[in-house]
Amino acid sequence: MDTDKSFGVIFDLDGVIVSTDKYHRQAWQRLADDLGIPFTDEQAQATRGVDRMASLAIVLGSHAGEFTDEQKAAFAERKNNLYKELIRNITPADALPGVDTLLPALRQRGVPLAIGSASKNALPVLEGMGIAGMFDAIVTGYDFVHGKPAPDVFLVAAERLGLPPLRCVVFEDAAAGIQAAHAGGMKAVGVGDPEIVKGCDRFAKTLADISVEQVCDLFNREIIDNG
Ligand code: B16
Ligand code: MG
Repeated sequence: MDTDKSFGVIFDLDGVIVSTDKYHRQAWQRLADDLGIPFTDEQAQATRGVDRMASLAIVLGSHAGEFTDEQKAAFAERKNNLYKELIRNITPADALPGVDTLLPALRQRGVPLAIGSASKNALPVLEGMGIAGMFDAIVTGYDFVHGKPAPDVFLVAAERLGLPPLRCVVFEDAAAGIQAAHAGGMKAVGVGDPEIVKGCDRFAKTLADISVEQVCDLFNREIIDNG
């Protein structure tokens, strides 16, 4: 088997590996409906990759001042319970396109793989999908303090892979995640909607649209450029 441990790949979870983003959205929508406040497409997009309390602030918007901290903590817990209910039945069939080809191909080549997710529910989701064992490191919302767009989540992942940030590439579907990767000195492959991941180093609609060779090229090109 070829082995290539000269660079590592860090995957965001929601929106890249599995479409739990739609479940986050449904859960926030139900909370907003219960509170009688509007929840727009724009707000839903802005919660992508953003941690739970920061997402709540986006959902409450201009209504945030109407509630106490205790009420906000209770709202976040209510949303999380709704979300946990929605993800209970996740199976391998929920994997987004390309997960079943790109991940095994990278592993076959010996490339270290990590998850870098803002979600505190990342582990049960990966276990439900049956792919937790494919990663050398799984970094979740429990493992860092400052959420995306701060680079912390990906810096912890790089450290656990034993690689310098410059030798890591992040796959992300969220604007905050692309910013976080770049803030950490990593490359970023934008996944999903090109408008949202503007500024990424390479775009792929799904993981099925990028090959192992193209991932390697992100680093090979640098060697050529630097002589
Ligand atoms: P939780 P990612 C993020 O996951 C989601 O995109 C974001 O919508 C969510 O608010 C955040 O996790 C926190 O999730 O409430 O489960 O801890 O995209 O970074 O994998
Ligand atoms: Mg995401």
